[in-house]
Amino acid sequence: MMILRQCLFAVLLQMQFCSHLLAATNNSCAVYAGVPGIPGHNGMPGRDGKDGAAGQKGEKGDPGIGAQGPPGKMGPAGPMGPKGEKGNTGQAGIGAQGPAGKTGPAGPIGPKGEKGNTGQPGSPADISLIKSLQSENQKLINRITVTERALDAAEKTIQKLQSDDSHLSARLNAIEKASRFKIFKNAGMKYYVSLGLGTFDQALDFCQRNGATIVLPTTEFENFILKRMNVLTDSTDIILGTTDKQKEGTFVDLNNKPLSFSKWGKNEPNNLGEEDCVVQNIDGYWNDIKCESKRHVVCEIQV
Ligand code: FUC
Ligand code: CA
Repeated sequence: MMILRQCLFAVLLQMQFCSHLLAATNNSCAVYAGVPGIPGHNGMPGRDGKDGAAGQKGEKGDPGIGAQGPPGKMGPAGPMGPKGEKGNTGQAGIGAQGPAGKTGPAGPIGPKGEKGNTGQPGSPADISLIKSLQSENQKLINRITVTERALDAAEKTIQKLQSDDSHLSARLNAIEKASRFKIFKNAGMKYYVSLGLGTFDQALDFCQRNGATIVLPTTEFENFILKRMNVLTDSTDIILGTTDKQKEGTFVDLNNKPLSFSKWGKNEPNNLGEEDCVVQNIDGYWNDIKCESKRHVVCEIQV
C-alpha cells in the first residue's frame, strides 16, 4: 500500500515535470531533467527530553472539615453525693383504723364507800366458842413465832458453818503451802516460812514465786514470833519487806504504804554508807543494811 502510494506520488511528480517541460518547450529548453529519486523513509522518533525542574511550593491548603467522631466510652461512676435534705412532711394518709390497744393496768383504788345502813340485830353470841377460837388462834401464832425464830437461828448457823468452812479451807491451804518449807511458824493469821539466805531482790523473787511476800511484822506479837524464828534458824538477821529506796529515811512496805509498826534498834536507821534495806536482828530489833547483803529469807503466807 505504502509502495503503491509512493508510485502514485512519483507519477504525479513526473506529470508535473512534463507539463513544465511542455511549457519550457516554448522557450526552447533542450535539456531533459533526470527522474527524481524515490523519497526516503521517515526517520526514527527522537530521544525523550530531560526531566523539567521541580515546580514552586504550592500555597497552604484550607483547613479540612472532618465529620464529628463517634462518642467515647462511658466514664466510671462518680463518688456518692452528699445526703439530700430531709423532705417535707407528707400529707396525712387515709389508712384504715388500727386494732384496739391492750387493756391498760388497773386504776388506783377508789375512795372509801359510804357507810352502809345499820343491820338488823343479830342472835345472841356463843361467847364460849369465840373464846375457844381466840385461844387456838393465839396458840398457832405462838407456834409460828417459835418456828420463825428457829429458822433464823438455823440460817445463822449455816452461814457461820459456811464461813468457818471457807476460813478453814484457806487456813489448810496456807498450812499446806507452809509445810513445804523446812522451817515454818504460825503468827495468828500469818505463817512465816524460811529456806535460807539471799539478798533483798532474791527474797522478793523467791517469796513471790511461792505465792507469798517478804515477812514484815505489823504488831509486837508478829515481831515476837519472827524473833523466835530468828533464834530457831540460828540466823543473825532476817530480811524485812520494807525499803527507803524511793525516799531516803522514809521506809514503806512492798505496796509503797508507810509502816504501821516498826522496832528500830538504838541509833537506827542510820543509813551507814547507803543502807536502804532492813533486817530484824536476833534480839528482835530492826537495823537498816545494804540491799546487796545476804541475810535470812523469810516469807509470810497470809491466811
Ligand atoms: C551498825 C549498823 C549498820 C551495820 C554496822 C555493821 O552501824 O547500823 O547497818 O550493820 O553496824
Ligand atoms: Ca544501819
